[in-house]
Amino acid sequence: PAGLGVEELRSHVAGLLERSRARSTVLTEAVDEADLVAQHSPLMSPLVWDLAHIGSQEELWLVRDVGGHEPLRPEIDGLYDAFQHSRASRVDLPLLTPPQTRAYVAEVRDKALDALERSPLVGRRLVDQAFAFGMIVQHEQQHDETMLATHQLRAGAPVLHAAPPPPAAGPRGPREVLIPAGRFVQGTSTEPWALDNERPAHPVELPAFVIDAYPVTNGEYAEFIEDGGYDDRRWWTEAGWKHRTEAGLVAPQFWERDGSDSWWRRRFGVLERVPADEPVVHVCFHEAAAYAAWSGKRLPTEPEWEKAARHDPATGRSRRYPWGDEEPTALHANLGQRHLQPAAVGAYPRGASAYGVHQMLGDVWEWTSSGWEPYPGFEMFPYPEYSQVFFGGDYRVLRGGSFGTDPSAIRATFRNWDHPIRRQIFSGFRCARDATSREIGENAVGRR
Ligand code: AVJ
Ligand code: FE
Repeated sequence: PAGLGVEELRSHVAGLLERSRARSTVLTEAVDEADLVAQHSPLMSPLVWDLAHIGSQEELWLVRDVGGHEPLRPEIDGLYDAFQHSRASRVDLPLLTPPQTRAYVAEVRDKALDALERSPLVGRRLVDQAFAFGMIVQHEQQHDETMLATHQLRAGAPVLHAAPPPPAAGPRGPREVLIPAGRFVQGTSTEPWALDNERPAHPVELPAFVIDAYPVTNGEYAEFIEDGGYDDRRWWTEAGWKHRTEAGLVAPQFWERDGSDSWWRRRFGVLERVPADEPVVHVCFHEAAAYAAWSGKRLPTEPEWEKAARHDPATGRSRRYPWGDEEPTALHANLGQRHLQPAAVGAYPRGASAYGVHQMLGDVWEWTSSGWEPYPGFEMFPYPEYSQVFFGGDYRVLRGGSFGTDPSAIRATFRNWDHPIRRQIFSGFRCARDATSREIGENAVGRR
């Protein structure tokens, strides 16, 4: 939205609201009423809860706050407050029925569009009203990704359909990239719809490191399994080993093995052979860290990931996206549920970063080794329950978005977080390592 006049901004926002609602509609019309109210996993809400919660947040921020309306249905506020009810318990609440939910979100949307027409959008408040619209668009898209993960957990025949991702010629160029020592700017103070946790922009000094040019693939991950990686205590941290043992982990979620030794997976209701050249998905932080240790590497820290993704050594600037400042297109990254799986490595040469690191946005969320902490100078807005209340827990940061993340809800500064044992999200990883003194020396010579 940067650089748009107010009227252009208004129609841009209306378009984004329409697109997010179209996606919510696809995700909730694909299944019958019994499926909408069912608990497909104790880790997830019933789909009908997500839909009403989307409406409830939109009512709170756009209809009541921006529009100045009285509450439409004050008696349901508590039902759709994520902090009052755990995901596992939501199925037992007296929720709105699917038809009542559809009517509610439609009524909220009418009033939100009305508020959009009347709002000056920019200029009046500490946090511009335009931000409230951007936040709500992103919120709906985030819950759409969550609903997509619920679809993946649901049993039964396939109900979602999408074109296969583009084929790839395989990885080109080096498999690892050296990122020389130096300062870069992490976070942003200018991206209009960046959430509080992405701010402010601040300099970070990093020693030289090496990062994988591509996410770790299924084929590579299968080698870790074949080598007995899940049974070898050496590769796991204490917490990781405890979880691996208690949860009985033997492979990524949704993988199964037939009589032979090939791996199959269930993906949105389809049983298929695991494609070797796609980024591995549905691994938890502990599995990612164990693989990294087995391969003689480690996970990147969050600042390492961000520097490799957006620092441009030619200008010294940090980019909005790995490839530059232009908004993502289908040539840059696998985003927006355009495909229902990651694309093979090498599929998006146009999306590479200045350093030549590929597929940092889209395909799979990437685990980093960093915990969920505020940046120096963090200021909470507009509410503490988005980011602040989660700081300091056992969460690990994930970066880059997945095939299920909408472009409006991702950028190179975007920070996600989850518990280290979670893997129903579309999570994968790439590895990194410290640069050797030889690599550092060669690079210094090369630059003279
Ligand atoms: C940023 C993805 C961790 O889904 O829990 C949705 C986003 N916050 N509603 C989540 C969010 C409030 C959040 N994550
Ligand atoms: Fe929410």
